[in-house]
Parts: sequence; structure tokens; C-alpha cells
Amino acid sequence: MKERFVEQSIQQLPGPVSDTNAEVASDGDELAKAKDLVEMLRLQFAEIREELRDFRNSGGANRGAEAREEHRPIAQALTDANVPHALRTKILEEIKGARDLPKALASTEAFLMRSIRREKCPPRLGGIHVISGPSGAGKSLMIGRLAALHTKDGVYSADDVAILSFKDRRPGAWNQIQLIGAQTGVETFRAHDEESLKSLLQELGCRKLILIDTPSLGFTDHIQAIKSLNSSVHFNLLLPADASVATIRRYLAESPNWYSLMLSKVDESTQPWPMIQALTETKLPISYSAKSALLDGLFTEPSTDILVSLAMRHLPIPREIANIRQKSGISNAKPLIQSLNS
Ligand SMILES: Nc1nc2c(ncn2[C@@H]2O[C@H](COP(=O)(O)OP(=O)(O)OP(=O)(O)O)[C@@H](O)[C@H]2O)c(=O)[nH]1
Ligand SMILES: [Mg+2]
Repeated sequence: MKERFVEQSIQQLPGPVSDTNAEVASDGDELAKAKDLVEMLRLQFAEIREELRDFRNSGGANRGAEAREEHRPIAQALTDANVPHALRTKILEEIKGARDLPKALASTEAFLMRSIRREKCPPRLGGIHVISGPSGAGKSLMIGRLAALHTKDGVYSADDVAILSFKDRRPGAWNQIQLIGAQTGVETFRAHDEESLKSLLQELGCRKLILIDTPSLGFTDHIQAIKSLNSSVHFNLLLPADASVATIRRYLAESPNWYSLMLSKVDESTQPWPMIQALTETKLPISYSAKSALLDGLFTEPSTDILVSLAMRHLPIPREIANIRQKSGISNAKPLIQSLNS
């Protein structure tokens, strides 16, 4: 039975990556890529315009003057770190009452942690889960991590889980998924179109967890196509922790009611301010966050606290003031950040 599934998916669809005929990008792909690029540029420009307008409205070069004398280093650091205007304003408002800089730093951190903390997602996924997100965000690796995690403790066997690659003809994409399957012991399938996805989903109906990998190009269309095939599919948004405001907005706005947010590359993030700002505006639960490029590199602790700790730690505050920071109570950032390396 198992072999039949694999055979079907391979027979119905063009062969693996070595079959170069199957992997050349079509004109449609090129057009979609160009459109995607134009859309991202449009959003980036809109973001820059918005920030410039806010900058002008808030006093331009004199920004920071609105803060109390003793809070000015924070105001300046928030500006230097390109903290989105709306979040910067909220922080300065929040720390108004703090008597000195250490207290202001501590209340900034406490405020941010409070603002973005959320309910923990159930520890186990079930059903059909699609992972969408920007190019290179770590979608395929996250699929591998989830497959490994869900089969590790024996509650799901490897046969209970399946990995599907949907509409990804890029050279190397299928090879990568096959490799992930080999590493996790979970079967992999590919569907190049809606028809083959439909029959695969029917055949794999008894699996407890089906993870679907989608390419970023044309993600809205892929989501719509999958949704129309099966209304019980869960869509998860995967974003790198340091994604830009434009990227985050684009994916959140075009959402099909995301089931959860997944974060990747937390280990590489030093300025996760746009993500923190976005998390203050949405209650979308965070299901999994990744702290390394390894298959077992998932956080077990709340990643929101870690994001805040990273952001605070990298705030460009002058060294002599940073020494004060040690006494301000935000030293608890250290063990949290250490967990990145554990
Ligand atoms: N340091 C670090 N690297 C990561 C993490 N997640 C993914 N990567 C790396 O990011 C690169 C892209 O990962 P993929 O899983 O291929 O990303 P993708 O979103 O599937 O990429 P496309 O399918 O091309 O859009 C790889 O080199 C991964 O090893 C992470 O949490 N931390
Ligand atoms: Mg991928």
C-alpha cells in the first residue's frame, strides 16, 4: 500500500531533480516572479513613505526631544534601531512614569514582553497543515523539524505522518524534500497540480499528520487551490524573526485565517522590531520557533520573550549607559538568549 502511494505520486508527476526537462521554469513562473518582486517593492516603498511621514510629523531631526531628559538615550536608540514609529511611540508613552533610565529600560522590556506574550499552542499538530512563507524563510526545514518532532516521542509513528510538496518545480526543491524524508523516516510525495494533490490527500486520508510544503511564489493562489480542495486544512505562516514590516504585513494581510505563526532564524535575528510590532497587533498564536538550522532546532520556551530579549540586548545604547542596563533588571535576558545555543 505504502509503495503504491509513492509510485503514484512519482508516476503522475515529472521525475526528480535530475530530470532537467521537468524542472525548467515556465514563462508563467517568470511572470509570477516578476509580479511578486514588483509587489514587494511597492510594499517596501509604501513602508518607507509611511515611516518618513511619521518621522516628519513627530518632529523630524528633533525626535527624542518629546521624551523626558533621562529617557532620551532610549528614544535615540529606538530611532537608531529603526523601531517602527507606532511601536516607538507606544514605548515612550509607557515609560513616561519611569524615574530613571534603568527603570525605563526595565519597563520597556516588561511592556514589550507583556504586549506580545500569548497562549501556548497545543504541543502537537494533527490533520493537514500547510506551511507558507517568504522565499528562503525555512519552510522546508520547518516541515522536516515538525516531522521529526511528531514522530520522536512515539505518539505518532513515521507511517502516521506524510510530507507533500505542492507545485514546486524549482531545481533542487524535490531533492531537498526527499532528503528531509530520508532524515526523518517520513514518506514524501509530490503533487504538481490540484488534481494530483486531491488524489494524494484522499489516499493519505488515514494519516494523522500531513505536512504540505509550498513555494513562496504564488502563495495566495496555492492557498486558495488547497482550500478549495479541502476546507479542513490548517494554514501556517512561517516568517523569519527579522522579517521586514512590508513582508509581515503582506503575509498577514493576505491571510486565509492563519492557524498559527511559526518563526524561523531567531538565532540570526538582532533587530526583530518589525516582528515585535506586528505581534502587538495580532493575537495569532505562535506554534513553533526555530533557533538553528538543525532538524531539532526548535525552542521549547516562549519565543516571544526571547525576541524581546534579543531586541533589548541589541538596542544601540552607548556603552556607559549600557552598564546601567545591567542593573536595571533586564539582565534576565541573558539566560533566555543562552537558550539559543542550547
Ligand atoms: N540559522 C538558521 N538557519 C535556518 C533556520 N531555518 C532555516 N534555515 C536555513 O535557511 C535556508 C533556507 O531554508 P529552507 O527550509 O530551504 O527555506 P524555504 O523557505 O523552504 O526556501 P524556499 O523553498 O526556497 O522558499 C537553509 O539554508 C536553512 O538551513 C533557522 O531557524 N536558523
Ligand atoms: Mg522550500
